[in-house]
Amino acid sequence: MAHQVKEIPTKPYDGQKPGTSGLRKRVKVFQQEHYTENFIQAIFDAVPPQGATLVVGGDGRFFLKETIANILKIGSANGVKKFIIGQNGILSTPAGSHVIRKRKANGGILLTASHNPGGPDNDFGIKYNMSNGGPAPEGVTNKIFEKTKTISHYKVLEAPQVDVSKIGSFSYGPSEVEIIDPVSDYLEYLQEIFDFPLMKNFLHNSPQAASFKVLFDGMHGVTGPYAKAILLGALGLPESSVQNCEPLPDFGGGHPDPNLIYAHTLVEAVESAHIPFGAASDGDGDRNMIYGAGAFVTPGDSVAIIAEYASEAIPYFKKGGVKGLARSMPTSGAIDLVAKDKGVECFEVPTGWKFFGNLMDAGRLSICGEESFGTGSDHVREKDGVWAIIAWLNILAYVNESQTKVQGGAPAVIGIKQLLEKHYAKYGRNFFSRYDYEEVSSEGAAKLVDKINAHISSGDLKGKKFTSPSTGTEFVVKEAFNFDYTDPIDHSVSKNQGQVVRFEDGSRIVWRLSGTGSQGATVRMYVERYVPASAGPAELQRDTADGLKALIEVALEISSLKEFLGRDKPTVIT
Ligand code: G16
Repeated sequence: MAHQVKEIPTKPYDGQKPGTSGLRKRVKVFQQEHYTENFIQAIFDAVPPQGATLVVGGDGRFFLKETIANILKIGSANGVKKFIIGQNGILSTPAGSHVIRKRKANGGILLTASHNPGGPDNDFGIKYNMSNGGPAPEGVTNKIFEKTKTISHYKVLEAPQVDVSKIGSFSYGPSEVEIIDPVSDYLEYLQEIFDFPLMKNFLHNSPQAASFKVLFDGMHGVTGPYAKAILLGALGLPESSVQNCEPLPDFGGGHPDPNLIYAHTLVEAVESAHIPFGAASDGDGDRNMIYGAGAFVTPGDSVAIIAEYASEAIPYFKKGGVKGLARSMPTSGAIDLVAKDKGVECFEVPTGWKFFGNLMDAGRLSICGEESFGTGSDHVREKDGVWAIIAWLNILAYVNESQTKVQGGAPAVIGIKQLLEKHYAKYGRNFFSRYDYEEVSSEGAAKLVDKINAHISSGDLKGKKFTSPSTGTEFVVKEAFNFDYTDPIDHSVSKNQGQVVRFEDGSRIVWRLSGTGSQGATVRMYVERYVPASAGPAELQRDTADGLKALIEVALEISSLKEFLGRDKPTVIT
């Protein structure tokens, strides 16, 4: 049967350049006539889909269904052979990556603005992933952007809208559509990766079981159904172990970003009930926060601790080993210390999960993380919030079980706090914090960048002493530079990935402009100070804000940040 394909004339829109992770804009921008269609056609112009299998899904946010309908119409007209779509359009970002890999698809389109708020007045996003399941590298996103600049028409299949609410297969014009359960492939995979019998035994039958409570917060993002299947289904935990687990198109009006500010409902519940294990994930399920009573785990510490125990506790790594470790440049160096101890390679890449993909594909990277609450491994090619949370549960079950074996009887429960303290006692502590100045003027942000660049090119900071007004602590600058990266596998170069000032005592400050905001500019300032294990428990267990106060004052002074951004305080501190 001949299928009607129509060419719709259109004109380019400015600014369709994918950022750190896809094109993210206000919903109202995507709703402009032909805007979304242009971008989808540009993807197919850059990566021709003739005969391809394409995975499609998203985090359930507002404007998802309309966009899926557009991808089907335009994709089919451009030659997509088969679409694999999560039921109701739902697929968490890591589950989408897994489906692409498992079903050997040629790529995928993930519809999410991640942790950004959703709803008609908030954000939407479109991201293209490659056949390895990972976000498209810059070479491909630049090509897509080039296509958006010259687009003159897009093709659509003339066919009625399809129903994506029922699992099954059907044909759509010349293409095939398969609607899949969004959770089952992923659940099955996690059951291969982690030691579920160990965790179940620990949670139900161990001497610590009665006092080890778990609380997961889905922040009304996509992970609710995944967490329920894993925590309640596979691990048999009570219903009270999950909250905010119904995905909503506007995330219940919240900001689905798992940090101390936006996941405060988790923090409050964990503290008031003294829950040893709390965790949250974001809108599309790739971020996570680990938080136990009295203990917030920085993302840098989280990935370091996973790397520390992985090859003893987690079957996937017991079997395959840990080949290498990595972090994004602004992330604390805690994982570097673990890599050194274990004698494995450690890579420092620019911000953006896409930079880990080549190293994983080359078999040189197993576990990695980013300060932006992203943690993951080479099991998929996206960061994976639920994976990180189950990794922590698996490790805690292992550590508690090992302690019971050694001590016998009913030893005290080792929760998140105790595991952190144990880690600091071995490796020392990387105090770390990030200050975000969201939606500031682009001109102010540019002036700040220019000022630091002027310091970098003149070299006038080297050897200069800065003194914190409140504590009197002195910091002497060792070096100042712009972070450039050459990919060790394909040798592609990414320049200007953040400005770094390093001090003689090993502390450092980093400034970067965010690549995921949808309005104005967002300036991120990262501060890190290392305290060796020999400093002793009192120093190691200091409050983060206290441990970093002096360095933050110096960071504000060097950058003249308040003056350029007109902000006295950051929008968010993590
Ligand atoms: C995305 C990327 C991450 C990156 C983060 C923050 O996360 O996948 O690799 O660290 O953005 O980027 P920026 O500092 O440029 O805003 P997500 O969870 O938003 O997809």
